[in-house]
Amino acid sequence: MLRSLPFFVLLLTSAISLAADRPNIVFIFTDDHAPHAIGAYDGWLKNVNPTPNIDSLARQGMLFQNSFCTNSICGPSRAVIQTGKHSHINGFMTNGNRFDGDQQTFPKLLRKVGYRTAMIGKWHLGTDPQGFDYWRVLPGQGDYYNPFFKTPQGRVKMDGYCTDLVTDMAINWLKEEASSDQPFMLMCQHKAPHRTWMPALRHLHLYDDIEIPEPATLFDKWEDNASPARFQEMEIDRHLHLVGDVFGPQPSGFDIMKEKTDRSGIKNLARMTEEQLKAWNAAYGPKNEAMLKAKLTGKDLIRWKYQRYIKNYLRCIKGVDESVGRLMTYLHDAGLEDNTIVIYSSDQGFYLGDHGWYDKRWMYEESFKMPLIVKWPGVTKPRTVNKQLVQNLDYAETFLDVAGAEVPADMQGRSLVPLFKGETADWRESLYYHYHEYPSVHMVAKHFGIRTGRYKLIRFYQFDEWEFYDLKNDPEELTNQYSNPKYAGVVAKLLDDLKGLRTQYADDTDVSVMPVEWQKQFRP
Ligand code: SGN
Ligand code: CA
Repeated sequence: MLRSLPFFVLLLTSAISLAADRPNIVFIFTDDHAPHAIGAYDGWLKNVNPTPNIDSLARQGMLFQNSFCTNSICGPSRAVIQTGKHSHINGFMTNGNRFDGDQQTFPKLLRKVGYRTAMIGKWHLGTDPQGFDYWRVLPGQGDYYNPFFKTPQGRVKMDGYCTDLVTDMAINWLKEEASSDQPFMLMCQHKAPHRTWMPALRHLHLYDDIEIPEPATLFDKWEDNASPARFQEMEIDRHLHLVGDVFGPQPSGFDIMKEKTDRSGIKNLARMTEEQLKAWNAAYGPKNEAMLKAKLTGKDLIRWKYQRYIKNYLRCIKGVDESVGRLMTYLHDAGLEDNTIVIYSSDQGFYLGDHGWYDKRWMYEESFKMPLIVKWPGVTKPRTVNKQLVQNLDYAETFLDVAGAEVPADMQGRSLVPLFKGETADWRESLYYHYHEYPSVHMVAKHFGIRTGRYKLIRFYQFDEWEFYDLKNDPEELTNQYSNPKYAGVVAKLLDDLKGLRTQYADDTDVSVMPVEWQKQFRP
């Protein structure tokens, strides 16, 4: 026993030195940040450009143009990232579920190979985080102002603006880790820019003097879609509440409690200090008065709501972008920059007035896409754009691969490390998607589908309907070509491939058509 000691010591020291060489991982993750609200993605909002710091990450690393989620909703996206498994396998299929934290997750596996791990900010998985040396998370959706955080020791209320508090805690944790020999993995996860969009006080006047461009599809009437698009509840026109969502003027005698809205905006205002509320009212009051005087109706009113919505959304993003800047400055100043891989992503995309909507959930491009920007000094070449089809399903595998850990065979995605190195051979040619929450808030029917580099096929199985789009000729998905004989061959091939993906990912969840009588109750 004694004689084997030197060998053991040797092994231990080499393990430690290996650990010291392995890259740290900083994962910055937001809620509902659509790629087209990032300057570097070059979308229709690029001239407003709220994201100079995120853009700088992209310039120093790799931007993924075809990055997608598997199920466009918060908790499910996060559970996929934790496990590297589709929703129907990890068990977290809708926001109402509770995550089984006893299952295998990538942070637990990173710890096993010597990483220190932390999770700070929005978690939204119901049960307490597991696999972290440190965690401090928002309960549920969390609040923008003076939020509570859950910790292993109980709840604490913190004074300030959520994005700033999460950033402060992330930087503090990094400082405490500075003396450790072990590499670290930090998940810094913001609530912003989630509904109800509440910017920091310092950003309340940002964009006051400009009109934000409108999306080309702001007045889409979904004429060519399958029926679910016409029966959703996420329109800026009919479902975005003038007071509850965008803090518009309250007519005299107005009672929010009698309104059909989630009311979370009003609840958030009640959390503010007197001083905060004063600054808030000073910013919105005069604009609201002007709006009342204008007596807007019809399209003008929709346009006004859109402007208020998008400005608040982009103001929240400004806060996130500043957080990215602060984290990058810290990594630089602490001498950690060269050995740290930084990833920016968000749980899914979002409608920024596109198709007349806010929210997410659909397999249409705006909500199916996720931003993904990766800066890994010495590995990702500066200013590169990757066009392969990647998904949040690949993140767990990627983080393990970065750390030199083994990727378990039961994970369903693929490490992106070869793509980081510029190796694109033998990559996947299609992606699988499945959204499971209906009936539910925003009333988006359940659907699954396949997307290739050029085409997309979607099945709304409850209502027995299909959509097919040629993204090359119709990037905004305005013309459903499912029944066009010209595409019959392509559709047949996709139907076959879709079946193959459902088998490959072992999705045997119930996808039956609703009895016609039930369907009718959702078609008033
Ligand atoms: C809340 C929001 C919805 C949103 C869901 C899910 N309403 O219910 O608009 O779709 O969360 O969002 S709110 O007025 O209360 O904000 S998710 O990001 O958690 O999936
Ligand atoms: Ca989300």
